[in-house]
Amino acid sequence: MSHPKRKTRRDFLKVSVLSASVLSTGALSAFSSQEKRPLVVSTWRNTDANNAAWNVLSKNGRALDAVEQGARVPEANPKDTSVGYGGLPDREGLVTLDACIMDEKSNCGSVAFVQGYKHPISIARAVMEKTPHVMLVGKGAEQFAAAQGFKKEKLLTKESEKAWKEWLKKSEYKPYHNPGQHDTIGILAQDADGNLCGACTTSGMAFKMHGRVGDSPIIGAGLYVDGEVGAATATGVGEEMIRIAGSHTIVELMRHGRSPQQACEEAIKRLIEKRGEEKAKELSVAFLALNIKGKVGAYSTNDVFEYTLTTPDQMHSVIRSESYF
Ligand code: SD4
Repeated sequence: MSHPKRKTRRDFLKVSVLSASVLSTGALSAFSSQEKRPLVVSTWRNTDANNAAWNVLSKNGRALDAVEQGARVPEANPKDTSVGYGGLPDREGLVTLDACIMDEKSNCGSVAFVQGYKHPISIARAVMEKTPHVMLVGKGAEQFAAAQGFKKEKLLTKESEKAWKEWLKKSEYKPYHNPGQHDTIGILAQDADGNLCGACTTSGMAFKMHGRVGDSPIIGAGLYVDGEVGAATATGVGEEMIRIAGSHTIVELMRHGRSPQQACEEAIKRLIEKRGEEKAKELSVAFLALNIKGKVGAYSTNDVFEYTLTTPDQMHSVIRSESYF
């Protein structure tokens, strides 16, 4: 995609040198409200994903490429049982994947209920860039992926199959309380030019009903980006994020002046109000937000959520989020 206002590496270095000299004189005013760029933040302990994104951002690359490259890391990791290859299957033993991506100009692409392709995030990007549509699901998405040259692969690993067989013994269908069983990646980045982009990818809730789609591929629920305002992403029980259009809600709250932290807290509180505290205690839901000034916020229902932040000063720090309960 063309990018008319892209700065050259030399411009980037100039800005870096300028900011260093401004900092050294103590005259902070020009940068006081803007955190240093570029930066990337992702849900959970995703240091390898941030590293891949950072490889793009630190070379003055585009945030869109950074979030895609970041998301591809857990998608390819068989040990990550919530995303891509190695993801835990549905009740039928089938691995079905959901993903979406959104750029600073509100271009977006999404795929849901896709089987046999390791990198749904890249298929979602192809939907965004090569079709007049936003979302393709199931067989249609798979046909499109094949036509685009994506390679069909088996995604169920021996370990995930074993876990499914173990689950089958009781077949206890409890999609609401499995905080240990998820770490979907939502990844938000701001590049040196200030562009905000985001991506989200998952294999969904473990042992879900066949055909179930969560929040992660739904623009506005699992991810939302407004290039003028900020970006938000979510992880946890997707049904809850969809109910309050969580990521869009957070971006709208930021538009009306809330900080990313306040916006995430307000969205979680709204969700808890709707469910009642008793029920909400069982729901593991977390939001992560980034505003146009590079400020980050996070909040979750229960005390399990952490996120990974990478800035020029802070390489891949894993930070524990505050929570309601
Ligand atoms: C879903 N939100 O499909 C996803 C699950 C998740 O870490 O976040 N897992 O509902």
